Amino acid sequence: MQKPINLLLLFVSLWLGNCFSSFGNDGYNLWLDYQPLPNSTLQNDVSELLSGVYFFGENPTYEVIKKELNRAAESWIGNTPSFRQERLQSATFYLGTRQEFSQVLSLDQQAEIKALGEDGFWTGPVEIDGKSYFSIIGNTPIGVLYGTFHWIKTVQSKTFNKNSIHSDSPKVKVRMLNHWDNLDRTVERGYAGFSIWDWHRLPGYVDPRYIDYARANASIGINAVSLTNVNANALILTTDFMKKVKVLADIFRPYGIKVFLTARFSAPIQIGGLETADPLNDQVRDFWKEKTAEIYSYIPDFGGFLVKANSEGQPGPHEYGRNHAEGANMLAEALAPHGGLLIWRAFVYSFQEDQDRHKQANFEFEPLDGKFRDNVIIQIKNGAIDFQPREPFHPLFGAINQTNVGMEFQITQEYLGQATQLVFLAPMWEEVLQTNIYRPKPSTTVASLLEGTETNQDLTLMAGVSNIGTDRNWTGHLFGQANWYAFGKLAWNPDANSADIAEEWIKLTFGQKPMVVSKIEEMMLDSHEAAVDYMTPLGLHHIMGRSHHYGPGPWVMGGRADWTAPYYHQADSLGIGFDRTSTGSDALSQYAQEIQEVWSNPNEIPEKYLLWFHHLPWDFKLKDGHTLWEGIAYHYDRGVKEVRAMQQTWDSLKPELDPEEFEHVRQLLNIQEEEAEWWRNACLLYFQTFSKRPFPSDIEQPEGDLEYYKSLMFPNAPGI
Ligand code: BDP
Repeated sequence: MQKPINLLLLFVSLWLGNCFSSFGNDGYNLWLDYQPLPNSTLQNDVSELLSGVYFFGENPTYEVIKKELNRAAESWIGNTPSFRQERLQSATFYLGTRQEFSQVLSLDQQAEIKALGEDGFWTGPVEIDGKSYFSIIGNTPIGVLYGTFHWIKTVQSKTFNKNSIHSDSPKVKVRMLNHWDNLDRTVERGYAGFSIWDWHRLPGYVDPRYIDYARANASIGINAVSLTNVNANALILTTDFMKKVKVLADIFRPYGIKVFLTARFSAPIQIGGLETADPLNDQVRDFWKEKTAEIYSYIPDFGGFLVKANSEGQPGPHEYGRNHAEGANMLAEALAPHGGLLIWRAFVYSFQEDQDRHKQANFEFEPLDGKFRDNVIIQIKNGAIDFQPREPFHPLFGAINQTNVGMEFQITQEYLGQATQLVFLAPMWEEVLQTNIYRPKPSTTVASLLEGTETNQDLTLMAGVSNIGTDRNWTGHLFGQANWYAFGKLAWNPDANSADIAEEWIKLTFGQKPMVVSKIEEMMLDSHEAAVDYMTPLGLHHIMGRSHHYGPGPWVMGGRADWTAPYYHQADSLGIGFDRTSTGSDALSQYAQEIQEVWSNPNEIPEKYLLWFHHLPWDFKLKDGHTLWEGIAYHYDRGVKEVRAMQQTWDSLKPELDPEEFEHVRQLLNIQEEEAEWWRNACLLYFQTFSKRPFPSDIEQPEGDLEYYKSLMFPNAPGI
């Protein structure tokens, strides 16, 4: 008698599902939100392909591919694919590795695919038993998975053509998310709820979200995740936690994702019962060797450790008079026999050092170039200060060339509007990646350096600090998904173009209508410059609220100098800006000569970096003829207007968009407008106390009282 009840339940839940879906899309499905295909050649082609799917081999990754094809087919054509057990059972669609395909590929075809490397893939027609069949071929099963996600994307964006050939391969080897997630599920600089890692209920309870997380990452080529905060808790390295981490590693493995952990340098003391963590001490070295071996006994393909040492109060080798290479190499040595990597962050600056913080990483790492083991990668933030709304590239890129280097971007918007603002970060990342850095070769860009070809670096890395949390839509702001997506795309290909990435994401998220796509694309591509305008124009930096970094705080004083705002803007009655030329901190000397020549001249440096490197009088003439003071005011004013333009564009799209998504973004854009006005008013009123000049009459005059803005407190701001 179970059946009728089940059927009834099924109908009720289908009916409820329909009702709820008319309320709208909550964003959970990300860019993998497969929609029914309209009656068309595409629908016919897809139906035909899925009517006979044959895998040349068997392995866990093919099982996840099958699940993905099931999911896609059910949404696209309301039918599940038919999987063939035998090649000759009239299959229509073939998948497998190059080796599995070898009997049907020519030698030339095999060579072409082999050249795509481990994670590369090839899609197109292959002649099998005298007929041409659409096929997806990788060098490894993971390559087949990447090829499948590519194929799915072509169907979703309605560009699939069964006769055309496409191949692709990543230019960076380790494409990694860094979660700054704590073991109690709070997330440092997280604005999308709590950590998705439910440590307390692991290993017994496996949240289905872990699988959706893995699918999403694999679909954009991400192949590594560090699960825990860089401000690390040694407990993650205990046996209890290892059992929990193992569950995640097992889930991620068929998706091609390796797990890394953050290692607290003082762990030998905290969990090893030792009195020291000196990297040259034999007991300490043994502790790490044993600990590492234990991890590998649970997770045979464990990726390795990510370490923040001697930075912002974190323990490190300096406590024992040892340098970063000695610290890193000790851990790298423990990992090496297992094939693990040691990722050591270059974000180091000390409490004792009174040098410009900008210079400290180069001071520490340049003398150590060439002294790190082969399995060490130095992970360098995009800029030398700290993920500011705009930073010139970090001068460590190109300065060390005998050591593996990797990029660290921040996807979570700590300094860029957190989860209340729409700021598409790809243009900012592209700007850094495409900068010509002149070292080691005159044509070197940050991107080409990261790809490793110029320095023969095989072990290449791009990491992004995750913006993912338990919010139903994963990222807090729907458009935060675009930043996760864009990060994956740029990690795969650092030369990718942000406009192309935006367009692709929009089509997968909001559909194909050209007018919708072009309007949203314009909003996204303008959004970063808008944020820079209303937050930190013309090279201003680090003038946000203390500690939570939410909103403006150019007046923030007290505590260590380089955590205050005046340290960075240096505003006084004569002018504003941080002199980093030879008359100031001379941080500019850490860049290549070609760069120094241009940037040391305030009339030649790109104005976007002006006050980053120069302290200039309020009446300094900008390229457009305005004074510096007027220019600052115009930028702040323009930023607010740009947000209003975004609001108008969004409102105009209402009839075209899902109601829930529309309303979510509409409300957040309202907040963004208020926050942009707040930034403009607070910063201009504050800087005016130094410039003593009127605001240009043709801007919207800043409202309110500076004391009011200074008095605002946000004790419950997220992310701390
Ligand atoms: C800063 C964050 C801080 C991080 C630090 C880091 O404010 O929470 O711990 O970077 O990267 O951006 O280590």
